[in-house]
Amino acid sequence: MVSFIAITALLASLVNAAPHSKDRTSVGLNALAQGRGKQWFGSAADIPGTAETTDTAYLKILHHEFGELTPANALKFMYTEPEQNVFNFTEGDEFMRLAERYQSKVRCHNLVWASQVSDFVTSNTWTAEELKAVMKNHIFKTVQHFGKRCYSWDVVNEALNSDGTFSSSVWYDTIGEEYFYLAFQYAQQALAQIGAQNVKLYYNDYGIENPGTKVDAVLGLVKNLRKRGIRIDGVGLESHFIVGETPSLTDQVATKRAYINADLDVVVTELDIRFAAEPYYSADAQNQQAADYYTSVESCLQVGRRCLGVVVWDFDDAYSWVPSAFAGQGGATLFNDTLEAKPAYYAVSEALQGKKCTVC
Ligand code: 9MR
Repeated sequence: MVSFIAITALLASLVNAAPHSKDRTSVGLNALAQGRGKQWFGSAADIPGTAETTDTAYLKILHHEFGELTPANALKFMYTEPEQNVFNFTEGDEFMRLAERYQSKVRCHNLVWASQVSDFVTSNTWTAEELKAVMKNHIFKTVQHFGKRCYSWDVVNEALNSDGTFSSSVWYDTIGEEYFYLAFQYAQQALAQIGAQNVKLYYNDYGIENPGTKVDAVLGLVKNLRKRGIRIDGVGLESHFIVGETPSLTDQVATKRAYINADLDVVVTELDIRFAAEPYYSADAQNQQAADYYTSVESCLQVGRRCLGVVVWDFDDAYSWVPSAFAGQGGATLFNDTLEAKPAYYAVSEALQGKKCTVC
């Protein structure tokens, strides 16, 4: 009798716990995206050497939901070449091992950027020729070490101001515009030398998700590369947006189409949608954020296969870079800081299933 009651109670609790519309899908976002012809739904992860590295609850979601991993820091110049011609790939290799264990693709990030460059680069006075040699050595050694483990490289990162002119960096200030073309040329040569020419070459930037001057400038640089016989395969649209100010579906679709029409692949590489101010977790705030995520993912679905997929710049509010960069801002990701899926997560899931948004 007791066991009958116990079984009845157990069955009742199972019915109550049965999946409802707000349960996370059993297959995860990556499988849903692949079901729609995308290559992945991915996430950045700041691993190794951080709290994430040993956070088993975090890692479980990372593994289950995402099929691409971008190292948030491990492959950047200051970590891979801390002193001139002294390379340290320990952290990068550890990241790659995690990605291999999870059978995730990796977008390698990044080779040439104004930020997170080693002191030896920024504190020396170089001639243009000397700095070109430094850049070439860095690109060759790094690209050849990781080889085909990278799906792609962000060869140059964030080179432009919002008006489309080159922004100041040790690279631009010393070498001039030519640095941009040389970086791609060196990456292409380095890969060819090891038979890894399938590794894709990308330009990655923010503020290029909306039609305008900066997008035109990127398309101009792509033309210039190709005129020189240098390969570029795709453009990474970082997509760091603000809730309520996210570019419209029409604008996001039009911009992605402009790149695709220029024979480029497109990836949403760093999606997050932050609140400019509290409250982050009120119902209205969450619904608006869900709508903005839905729009951003939907734009990649609407333009077809050459938008390869979406990558979020980490997936939970606890590990998001936003609060440390923008005082008073946050709540930017798909999961809250105790790893519960937010309406934004369900909006993404619904977009990937071709459903209307019920949480927007
Ligand atoms: O997520 C990265 C954070 O941990 C670093 O402190 C920061 C340093 O600038 O870089 C963050 O990643 C950036 C990425 O490399 C390029 N696009 C903007 C990202 C957020 O700042």
